Amino acid sequence: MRLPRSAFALTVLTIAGAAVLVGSLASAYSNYLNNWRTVYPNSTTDDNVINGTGQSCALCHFTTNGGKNWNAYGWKMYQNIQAGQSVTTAITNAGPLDSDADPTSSTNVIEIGANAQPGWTVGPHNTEYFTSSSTPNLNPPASILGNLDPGCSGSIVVYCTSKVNSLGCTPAISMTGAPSASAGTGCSLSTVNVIGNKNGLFFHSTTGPLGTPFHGGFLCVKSPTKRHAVLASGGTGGTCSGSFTEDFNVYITNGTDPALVAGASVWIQTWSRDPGSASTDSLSNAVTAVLCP
Ligand SMILES: [Ca+2]
Ligand SMILES: [Ca+2]
Ligand SMILES: [Ca+2]
Repeated sequence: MRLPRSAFALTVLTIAGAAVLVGSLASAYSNYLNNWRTVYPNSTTDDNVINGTGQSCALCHFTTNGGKNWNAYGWKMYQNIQAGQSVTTAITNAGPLDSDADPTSSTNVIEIGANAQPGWTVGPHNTEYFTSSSTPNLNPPASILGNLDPGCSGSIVVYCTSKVNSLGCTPAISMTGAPSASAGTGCSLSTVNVIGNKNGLFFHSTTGPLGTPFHGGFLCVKSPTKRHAVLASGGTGGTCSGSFTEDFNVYITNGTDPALVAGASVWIQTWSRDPGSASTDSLSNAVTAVLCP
């Protein structure tokens, strides 16, 4: 049986047309990604997406095969391209912005430089953009490798002012390692230059920093605060050889403060006994950080 000539021609035309369409879509996608890789040749941000989902489109899209549903970073790029910018210009112009509103307000360039995700942030704080609507409060894809945000271990900052104790010493707080909602260990809180053989404790807030005069020093964390377990400073009485140490990740895992979740900010200070002070107590400076997943 022979197909009528016109039907045969139509069939050939349809197959050819479909092939051209598939080809142009594929080249459009790789065009976006190749341009991005030319702008950011040293970043593994895109590779983390590939390894996590099998599709690098999730750098900018909610779905792994692309489409008209973007994260905040992809949406900005789409807007730039709609405004007439070339793909490369659209990518470059999105660099100085903080598209995903991550906990440390890192710009897209900083996120990409840290191999994090400029379009994804920790927790249900992601918005899915369609051409004429959007859906807020969504979680990021679960399978992306690496940190979604650059904050975490890079976010530790010491601030506020210690009260000089009755022996003339200045207690100093520090945090090393990465504060993590899930690691269970590996984040050391330490306060040195405290009076030996006295009790003290760390206390923290998840609502913000403070710098209010208090007991001859400063209260550096905003109420409400949570007190940690009482610690012994050790060292030698009558000297500043005492110190307090605690693994903050162990504290987090104990579940005493349900607000200590990935992406949360925390502000921590030390209180201790100082009978030689008019207030009979001592206050350190403070440290803040953003919790890693
Ligand atoms: Ca790369
Ligand atoms: Ca950001
Ligand atoms: Ca991010």
